[in-house]
Amino acid sequence: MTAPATKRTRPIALEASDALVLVDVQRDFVSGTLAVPDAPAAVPILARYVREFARRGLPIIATRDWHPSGHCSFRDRGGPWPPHCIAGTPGAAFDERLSLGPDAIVISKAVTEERDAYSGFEGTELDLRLRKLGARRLFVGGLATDYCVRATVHDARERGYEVFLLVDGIRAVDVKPGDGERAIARMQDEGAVPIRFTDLVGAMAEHG
Ligand code: VGL
Ligand code: ZN
Repeated sequence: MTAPATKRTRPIALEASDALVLVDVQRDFVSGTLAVPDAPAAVPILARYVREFARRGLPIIATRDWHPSGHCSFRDRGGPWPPHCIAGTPGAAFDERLSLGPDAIVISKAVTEERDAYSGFEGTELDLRLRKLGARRLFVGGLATDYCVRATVHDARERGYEVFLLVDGIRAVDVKPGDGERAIARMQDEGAVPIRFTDLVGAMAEHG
């Protein structure tokens, strides 16, 4: 017998208070200096969510790592990571296959040398922007499951948002094997509900 990868959820009908939150879907994480394993496969799936939210006129928020060139998280500064997502460089750009429109709200984080921020809420106006939009339910996907997705979901739950975790649109760094799976389990413990694109009611049939 085969167990489903995630618990089956009821179909989800999108509502006016829903928002899509894409975490750090940037070239350096997809296939650049800090490439997350299998991330290229997640991008077309996230693009489906983008089209679905855009089609319904629902808000699309994209967070991005936007580091100065001497950021404290970089190895040459004693941090854990290779240089990545340096503000204004091609590697910091969103993956163009997302087809983010001009209406997408961009939230930059970890923009100063001495501070890192995994959560899209940390040191940003994300919460304020969401409240102004009247958003109550967040559909969160992106990179990486075990770092910025996990931290963003944690902070969203702490701030009282309902969270649907887009399990088909996340990928993990897995510095230690199983980090991604453990992160998903923790997010579920915090109340995030795992869903897939096909759980959305009336989601457009796909043409690529
Ligand atoms: C991230 C490592 C370093 C992420 C950001 O977006 O998950 N991971 N900076
Ligand atoms: Zn970073």
